[in-house]
Amino acid sequence: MKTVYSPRHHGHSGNTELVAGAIVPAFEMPSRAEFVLSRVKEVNLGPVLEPDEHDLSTAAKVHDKAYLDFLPTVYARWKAEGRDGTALPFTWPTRGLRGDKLPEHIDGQLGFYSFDGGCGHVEGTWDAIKSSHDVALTAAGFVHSGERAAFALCRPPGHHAGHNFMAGYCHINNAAVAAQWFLDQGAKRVSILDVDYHHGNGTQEIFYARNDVQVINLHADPMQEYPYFLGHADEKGQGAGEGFNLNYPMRWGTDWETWSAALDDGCRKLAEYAPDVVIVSLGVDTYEKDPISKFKLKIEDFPKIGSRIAGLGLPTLVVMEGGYAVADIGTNAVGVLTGFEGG
Ligand code: SS9
Ligand code: ZN
Repeated sequence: MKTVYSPRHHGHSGNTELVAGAIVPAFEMPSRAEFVLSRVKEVNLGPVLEPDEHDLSTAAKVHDKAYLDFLPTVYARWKAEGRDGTALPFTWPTRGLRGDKLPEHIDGQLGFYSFDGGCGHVEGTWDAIKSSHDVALTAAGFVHSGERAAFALCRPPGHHAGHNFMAGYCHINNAAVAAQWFLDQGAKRVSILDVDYHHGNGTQEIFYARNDVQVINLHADPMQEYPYFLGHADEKGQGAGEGFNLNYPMRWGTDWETWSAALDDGCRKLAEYAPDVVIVSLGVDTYEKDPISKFKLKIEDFPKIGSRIAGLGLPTLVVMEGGYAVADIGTNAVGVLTGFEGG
């Protein structure tokens, strides 16, 4: 399987986030992608290629144009205020406030376009975001031209980013952009299977009223876990999209037995939909040693995920999302891919 990777992700480094009342180094750090890349090479998964440049015209179909225009401006405007360090918001337009009026000041705009304090920008952040987007589209191109599967080693990740906001380390929703691109190439139906520990709220929101993209999410129960405000089992889609969104929230402590039963059920629903292509939002933060998560999957479980997905027999684009037990993230992410190839 081909891997697409860009060293430009390194531009997004040294940034901080707000966790448990403290500003700390972001858990989403450059070494994540490097551990995955080393493991790809170690197991000889296949060629590692750099992405082609893609314009943002497909992204503009799943994201708000003004939001996409805002992202590249963030850090220059932060510095223009005489600041350095990480650009982060500290106010958000919650209930009862104006969500329709974009403030002029960078602090107001950061709040307007964010969901949380986890999407800090530094000097090279936009370039990394853009490279991650290009990685996803380049890998999608390989699947479109007939490869059985391809791996988009995206960093930063994407599944929390909604049509006009960043969230949970995510700015552009790479999987959503790829799904839209497949449709634009003539696919009639695309399924996104999100196995990250956290609910892919952004992906759900983007496609919630659509029936051309089926969104299936396996994740920690939002009653207990981030992103808290989306990801319940009763969220099934709306309008034309009704029945095309599927959530499997699971309690803290969930192990392989429970988790894999949800995967099986999701895969059955996916097969019934009979998409032209599957996009896997691959987070490996379901791992028992993940520092920010509370599921109990073990190293030997990850290849079984890949093999179950391969059993669908569909063209598959795997897009990297979360996973924070840095030393083992390579083993687990690539475990899914070798499991796929062996299945
Ligand atoms: C760490 C803060 C959690 C959000 C996590 C987003 C994960 C993206 N306790 N912040 S896959
Ligand atoms: Zn996650």
